[in-house]
Formats: sequence, C-alpha cells, structure tokens
Amino acid sequence: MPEPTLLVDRRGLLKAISAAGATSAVLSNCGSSYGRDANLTGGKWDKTIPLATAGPGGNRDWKPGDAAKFLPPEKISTRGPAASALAELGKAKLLDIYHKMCASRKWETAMKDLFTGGKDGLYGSFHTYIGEEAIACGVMAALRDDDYIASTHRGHGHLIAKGGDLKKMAAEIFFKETGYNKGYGGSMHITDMSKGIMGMNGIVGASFYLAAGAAIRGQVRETGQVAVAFFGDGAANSPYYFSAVRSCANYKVPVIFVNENNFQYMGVPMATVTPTKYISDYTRGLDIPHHVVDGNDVSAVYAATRDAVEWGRAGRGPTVVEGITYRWYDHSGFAGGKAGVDGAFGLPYRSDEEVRQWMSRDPVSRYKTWLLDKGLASAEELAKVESDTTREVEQSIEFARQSKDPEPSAGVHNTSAAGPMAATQFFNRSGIVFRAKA
Ligand SMILES: Cc1ncc(C[n+]2csc(CCOP(=O)(O)OP(=O)(O)O)c2C)c(N)n1
Repeated sequence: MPEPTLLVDRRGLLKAISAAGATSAVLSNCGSSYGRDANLTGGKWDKTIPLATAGPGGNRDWKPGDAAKFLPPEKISTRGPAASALAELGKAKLLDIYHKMCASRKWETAMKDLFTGGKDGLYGSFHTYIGEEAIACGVMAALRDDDYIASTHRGHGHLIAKGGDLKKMAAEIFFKETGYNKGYGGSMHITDMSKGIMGMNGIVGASFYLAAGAAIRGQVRETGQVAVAFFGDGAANSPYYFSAVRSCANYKVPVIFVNENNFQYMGVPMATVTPTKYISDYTRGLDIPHHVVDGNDVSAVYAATRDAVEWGRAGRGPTVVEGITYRWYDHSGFAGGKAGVDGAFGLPYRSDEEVRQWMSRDPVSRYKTWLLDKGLASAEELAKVESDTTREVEQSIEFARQSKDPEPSAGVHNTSAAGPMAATQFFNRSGIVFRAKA
C-alpha cells in the first residue's frame, strides 16, 4: 500500500506559525496596552501612542517652531489602561510621585534662580531636567528600590525620583564637603549606590553599558533586578547604542532603555540628525518590545515601564521606551533664562512660541489635574505636598550654605582610582603642594 503523503506548503506553514506567534504576542500585550488610542503599528511589540503628528525625526527641513507640531493634549487621560495602571498604585504612592515631581521641579528652579540671580557665586555645569519630570517619575514608580539606574548629564530629576538626598545634591552643586562627591564632582558625577543610582554622567552614551553590567549582575545572582539606561535623542547616535541593545537582546539582559526625546541635541534639532521618525525605530529590527509614549504623561510612562519591568524580570530581556518631551531651558546653563521666570527664551535654535506651547503641557500640572479629576487626591493634600517640597528645597540650600568647603588636600583622597596612598606618593614625589584657598 502506498504510504499516505502529507503535502505541506513550507512557506505557508511558516507564515501560519509566525502569524500565530504574532497574534498571541499581540493579544498578551493588548491586555496591558495603555494610552488614549493605544495603537499597534508595524512590529509585533509596538504600542505607539500617536501624538499630534507621527515622529519628529527624518526632517532635514526642520525649522525653529516645528516642535509645536508635536504637542500632546492639554490633559492626560483619566480613562484607559494607562490611567488604570497608575491609579492601581494607591494613594500613598500617587502622592509620593507628586512629591518627587514637585521636589525635582522646585529644586532645579531654585538652583536656576541662584545661578542666574543669587549671591552664592555658583559656577560649573548645570543641565536642567525641567519639563521632563514625568519620565523620571513614571519610570521610577515602576522600579523596586534595589533596581539600578544609569543616568545622563541631565540627571538631577532621575536622582530625585530614585530617592536622592536633596541636601547632599545641593551641597555638591555648592562644591561643599557634605556633598555627594565631597565637593569634588559637581552636578554631573552625583552617585548614590545605596539607592541603585550609578551616577549622572558627562559621557554621552555611557549609560548603556553601565546599565547592562548592573543588569547582568542581577541576572547572574538571580535577584530579579532590572536596570534602566536613560539617554537622550542625541545619545542614540552613539556607536554603543545599537550594540548595547543588540547584546542585551541576544543574552536577554533586563535593561530598560529609556529614551528622553526632547527634540534638541544641544542646539541641533534632533530631526535633522536622525534619519528615522522615532529614535526607537533604530532598534525595530530586534525582536524586543518598543513603546513610544507621551513623555509628559506620567501614566503613559509608568504603564510602559511597568510592562518593561515585568518583561525583564521574567527573563525575557530588554525593552526600549521612548518618551516624547521638551526641555524648558537651554542645553546647559541658563542662557535666555532669568531668576523668577520659568523657561528660557530667545535661543536661536527654537522659537519662543514653541517653548510656551510645550510649557503649557507641563507634566507636573497635568499630573496634578489628573489626580484631582480622578478624585485620587484632594486639593488640600496636594497643597501640603507643595509646601513640604518648598521647605525641603529651602532646607537643602541652607544646608549647602552652612557646609564647609573641602580641604584642598582631600582632593588626593577623592580623585585617584588607584587609592589615596598611590595618589599621595605621586603628589609627594612630584613636589606638588596644596595650598588652602586664600
Ligand atoms: C561622548 C561625548 N560626546 C559629546 C559630548 C558633548 N555633549 C554633551 S551633552 C551633548 C548632547 C546630548 O544630547 P542628548 O543625548 O539629546 O541629551 P539632552 O541634552 O537632549 O538631554 C553632547 C554632544 C559628551 N559629553 N560626551
């Protein structure tokens, strides 16, 4: 008897298998999709929340003012999966998020006022995060205390959201010995390993492999820890970016790559140096989740990060989260800014009108309105958070003022990777003499 033959169209079978895989992936993700019009586009993991127009990148004709075309709505949605995900955290946590957003905004604003009009003689680099607070606070709300973050040059907001100490931060900006780096690092080196903060970083693109290393440590020890690599739209052009995401995808390393796409790469429009519409398009070919969210909506950022954290802890590897946002001040320092006035104006690479429009989508007040509209906090409770954070910021500045300058000789102990003895010997032999400041 002839053997029965089963005729299989190999290509058809593969199509069916991949369709089944994609369908189940989409279904499993739809359950937790978030945002107003959560929309599955392109790749199987996409959860893109459409903004006013699709994607700021790939536009060589970009003109100052064009960022206004990407404005998110005035209010963040009180309905839908993202709103429910955030609301589920409960009142104490929701107020804590508001506390951190206010602390971050007020601490940096106070520093801006001191740099621009104060008598404390502050100097050095200071990159404000103002306008982008929903990203740090949304991400951190989804993390455990023992998870790691690798920050950027624009990282005060990351540190505050992860529990950084305002007093020690302020003292570091004042270069005092009570500062995080004993007054020898300044803004861009603030680190707090007790809180999983692997440091701000003046090296653009350094966060990728720092986060990967920390996440591998957790993987090896089976602690379930994840690590977040924050990075700007410009940093995505680092040669290490793609290689880090690809390596993490290969080895299922639980890193959450959080892109803060603020349209601005120093004074260069991101649109003219980025060939794709979104930064997250760079890694689309990798079989990992990608989320593009309104970065001024703390609920959208939280929901995306929560999914990414679950994914990472389950041993499934990295995720890319891209938040579209806007910085209110100049790249570094305060050109165009004034004491007592919010925002920096008159800068050549953007229009004042777009700054004003984006300031009207302030992530802090949008979150406040959301809490009130949903009845999750009362006006009195929020007012108390506001006055508490004002006091904490004032106390941090007073602490910095009252602290002592570091002894010059302490530099020998605090700057050598080889250890204090080696540094001391070097300086002894070199004949360098430290003198106290006059
Ligand atoms: C390796 C390296 N290259 C260049 C610089 C100079 N630099 C400092 S910040 C910056 C722009 C970073 O832009 P982006 O990543 O978009 O972050 P944003 O400032 O917008 O937050 C550059 C080029 C640097 N610090 N490190």
